[in-house]
Amino acid sequence: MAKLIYFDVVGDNRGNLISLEGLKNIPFEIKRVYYIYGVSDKEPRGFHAHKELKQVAFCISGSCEMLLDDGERRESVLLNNPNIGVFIGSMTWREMHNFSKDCVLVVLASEYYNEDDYIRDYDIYKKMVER
Ligand code: T46
Repeated sequence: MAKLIYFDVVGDNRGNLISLEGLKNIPFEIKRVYYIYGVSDKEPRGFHAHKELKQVAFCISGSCEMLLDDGERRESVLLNNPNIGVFIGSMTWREMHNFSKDCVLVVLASEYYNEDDYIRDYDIYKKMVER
């Protein structure tokens, strides 16, 4: 269910470089980028779905678990490498757990921030995907 995207790494003796481009290795036009850091392993985040928003998330430092739920199945993926992203489609419930202290989670988003796009109640989400 979880769609992982393996980014090409351009590496040489100076280190590694990864390039992310909308509508190329990222399957939408990128309108917004945000990152989450200074996290606690005891404080999970997320617990919502989006009506329209599509995103790609990856850790450029440290790790976290991204739990995805499509209303029928739940799957958790470990994001622990800057070259592995996970695609999060619309109407997918997500939770982020088990952050490492050094975690920097970067998220590329298909839309500008819009609180009206969030579904923050799991029961409401379930009813919406059952239709
Ligand atoms: C998601 C997961 C992976 C803004 O003002 N602008 C923004 O672009 C975002 C993303 C958030 N905010 C504000 C809204 C809240 O007052 O920042 C605060 C924390 O947001 P939230 O509690 O939604 O954070 P997370 O980590 O639970 O969820 C975030 C994204 O909101 C969400 O879209 O998919 O990361």
